[in-house]
Order: sequence, then structure tokens, then C-alpha cells
Amino acid sequence: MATTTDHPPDATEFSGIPCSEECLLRPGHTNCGGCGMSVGLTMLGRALERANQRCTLAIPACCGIVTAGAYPTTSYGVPTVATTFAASPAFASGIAGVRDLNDEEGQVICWAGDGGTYDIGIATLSAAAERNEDILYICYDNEIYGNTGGQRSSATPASARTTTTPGGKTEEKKDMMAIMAAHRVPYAATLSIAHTEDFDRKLDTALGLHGTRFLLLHAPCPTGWKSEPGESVELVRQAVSSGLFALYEVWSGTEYRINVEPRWTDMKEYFTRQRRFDTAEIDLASTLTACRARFDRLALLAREFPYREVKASK
Ligand SMILES: Cc1ncc(C[n+]2csc(CCOP(=O)(O)OP(=O)(O)O)c2C)c(N)n1
Ligand code: SF4
Ligand SMILES: [Mg+2]
Repeated sequence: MATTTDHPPDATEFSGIPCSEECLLRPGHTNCGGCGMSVGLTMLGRALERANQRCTLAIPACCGIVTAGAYPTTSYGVPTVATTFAASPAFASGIAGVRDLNDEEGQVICWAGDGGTYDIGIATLSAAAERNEDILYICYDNEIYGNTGGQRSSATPASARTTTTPGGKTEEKKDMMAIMAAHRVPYAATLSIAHTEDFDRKLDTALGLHGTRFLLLHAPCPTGWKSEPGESVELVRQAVSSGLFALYEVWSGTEYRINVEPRWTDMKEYFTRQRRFDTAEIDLASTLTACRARFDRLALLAREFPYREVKASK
């Protein structure tokens, strides 16, 4: 069957599908402009190149699997499995098991949205983490069910208007990092595309460890956030500087390190730049109090239980 993919001259054939091993996310995908997930995929591809590692992706139903495009073309330059919504960690566990049985190398990476992580995939993620499967799990958290038109997830922050919370969500965002830390996974860390050196270092760390590694990427989504595509990086930078999104790492659920101290900048601009929020309805003072309380708790953990050493490296 003829394909329409304009792939690089050195492209190879994988299972009959044209694919290049040169980059993980190839040009020509149909993701929205300003999509934080796309930036994350590009950075992941570069980290794999730095580490000289191959990977297989397991992706549940989400924007990340739409990224691949329509068969037989694909924007992914690596073997990619489209899994059921709830089961990408189970698929990835199986792939990693076969890889090990065959004495093969390479990362098995789950690339999943917040809906597939915080909500519907949490049981299989918990099971894989409890078994400490040798997988890297990356959740790009756009705080919404983006692919299906913008319903709320348990990662959606309070006050955000979605198609299922038209008056603004009343519940707080779930603390997924705390849940993963409670599984005592070897490594868990948060990522921001506004802090690229920190992002790269954490990817390099995760790729150098064995066991279940969990990365949580704050992924701006102009379509769901109703923001300007050109402001995506600035938005998530404001989330970090205002204390709304903390950048930190946790080893084995016991050792903590904070990577960026918030400057407690005014969070109002973060909200007003996104039309998913009705700024008049947001109690900025109590939001700031809650953020400070969360950060103080993290700072206490980082002080009392600081990161000491790399547990295991390849
Ligand atoms: C069991 C099941 N329920 C619902 C769906 C429909 N569905 C596909 S993607 C999706 C939303 C995914 O949200 P998220 O994981 O946050 O990824 P995003 O779309 O934001 O990238 C839903 C509800 C499905 N494919 N399978
Ligand atoms: S809906 Fe959001 S996450 Fe999905 S491709 Fe568009 S910007 Fe990216
Ligand atoms: Mg999502």
C-alpha cells in the first residue's frame, strides 16, 4: 500500500511501516501549536539519543496516540504500541518482560495523559509500580481529557471550567506524586518545559536507573486551557514561579530534593491568561495559602530526608 509519509532518506522499515530511527517524534504530526506534550516528546527523543538507548513506547488512548497519525503512516520513529486506556503499564510490563527474556536492551516507556494516569490507568500503574517493573512511565499532565473534547480529570485544578464542570471544578487536583512516592518507586520527579536543563537532567537520571521510574510533566494544552499557543512556555514558567507547580524529585519514596524555589510571583496572570478560569471566581489568597502549605511540607521533607545517593545505575 502506498504511503504518504515524507520520511527522511535514511528511513528504515519497521513491520512494513516507514520509520526513521533518527528521532522519536518526527515532523508532520498533527498536534496543536503550543502543545506541551509535543515539546516533551521531542525532549525525550533527545535524551534517548544522549543515552544512546532505543525505546518502545506504550501509549494508551490520549492525544499522544493520535500523534502517531493514521495507519500506515506514523509520526513516531520508534516501535509504538497503542494500548487500551486503562492498561499501558500492564502492556509495558509485558514488553519489558519479553525484552529481558530475550536478553535485549532498550527502554520501555509509557507515555500517558493525566486521564490515563490519575484516573483510569491508576490500577495498572499501581500494580506495575508495586512490582517495580523496569519501565519508565511519563505522564504528560494537561489537566484535562483533551483528546475527547475537554472533560475534567482528577488532575484538573480547582476552579477550571471543563465540559463536565462548566461552573468550575470544585475538587482540588489529586497529588499523583505523593501516590507514586508511597509506592517507593526508585525515582519520581516533576518536569516543566520552562526549565529545560532541569528537565534534561531528570530524563538522564531516569534513563540511568532500573525499576519503575515516574515522571510528571506539566504540559500546557492551548486547546483545553483556552490559552495562546505562543504563551505555553511562559504559562508553565509562571506556574513554577508562583508556587502552583513544584519542581522536585523523590528517590525510593524516602529522599526528597526541591529543584526550584518558588518566587511566589503573583499567580493572577497565570489564571487570567487561560480562559478556562473565571478569575473573578478564584480566591487568590486561599489558593496561595494552599500552595505555600504544600510547598512547606515538601521543603520539610527535603530538609529532613534529603537525597543522598544514586541507588542503582546501569
Ligand atoms: C475505557 C475507555 N473509556 C473512554 C475512552 C475515551 N477516551 C479516549 S482518550 C480519552 C481522554 C484521555 O485523556 P488523557 O489521558 O488526559 O489524555 P489527553 O487526551 O489529555 O491527551 C478518553 C476519555 C476510551 N478510549 N476507553
Ligand atoms: S489537545 Fe492539548 S494535549 Fe492534545 S494535541 Fe492539542 S494541545 Fe496537545
Ligand atoms: Mg489529559
